[in-house]
Amino acid sequence: KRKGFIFDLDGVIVDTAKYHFLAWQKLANSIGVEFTHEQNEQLKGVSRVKSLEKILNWGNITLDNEEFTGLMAKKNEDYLLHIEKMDASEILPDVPRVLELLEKEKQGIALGSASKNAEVILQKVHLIQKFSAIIDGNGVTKGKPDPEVFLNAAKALSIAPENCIVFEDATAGIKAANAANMISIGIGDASVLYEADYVFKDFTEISSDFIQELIKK
Ligand code: B16
Ligand code: MG
Repeated sequence: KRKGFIFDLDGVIVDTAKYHFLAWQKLANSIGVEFTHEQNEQLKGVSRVKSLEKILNWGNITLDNEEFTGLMAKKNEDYLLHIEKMDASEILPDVPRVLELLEKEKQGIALGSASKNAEVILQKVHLIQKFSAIIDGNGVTKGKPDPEVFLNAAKALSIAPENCIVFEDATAGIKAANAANMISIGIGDASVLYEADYVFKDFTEISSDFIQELIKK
C-alpha cells in the first residue's frame, strides 16, 4: 500500500535544532533574558514569530512592531551563518537508509517543517530530490501544534491523513501529527515525546521491518 511518510526537518533529518538553540540563546541573552535547554524544548517546531513571542514573555518584555521584526531578522541572520557551512555530513544517522527504503517501496515522501529555511537546508545536504512534496513555514498560516502543515503535506501527496506517518522531534509536532489523525513517531527522548505513538532515539533504532510493518498496516 502507498503510505505517506512526512518528515520534520530540524532535529529529524539534520541537527539544525542545535543552531536554532545557539541563535535564540544569543538573542535572548542580548535582551537580558535567560535561555535554558528546557525553554528551548518549548520552541522546537514552533514558528519564528511564536518563538520570539515566548522569549519576550519569559522576560516580561514588550516591544513595538519594528523592534520585534528587527529581532526576528537578527535571529535569522545569526541562524543563517550557522547553516551556511552545512553539507551532507550533517544528515542524521540512517536517515538516508530510511529514505532509500521508502523510495524503493514507492512510498510517498514529504517534508513538513515549520522552517522558512527548509528548502535551502535540503539543498545544502543534497536531499531535496528525495521529496515529492515540501510543505514548510512559507506554506502554512497556522504553525504546529496546528495540524495544517501535515494535512497540506498529505494533500500534496494525494494520500489520506490516516494513511500518513509523521517523524517529529518536537512536542508541538507530535501534537500536530496526532491532531491530523496520523501515526506519530517521535525522534528523541521518550520522556519528552510521550504523546507519540512510537518513540525512537534516532533512525538507527528504526528497523527496515518496522517500516515494512507501517507500509502494510
Ligand atoms: P525558521 P521544524 C522549526 O523547524 C524549528 O524546530 C523551530 O525551532 C524553528 O523556530 C522553526 O522551524 C522556524 O524556523 O526560523 O528557520 O523559519 O522542526 O518544524 O523542521
Ligand atoms: Mg523539528
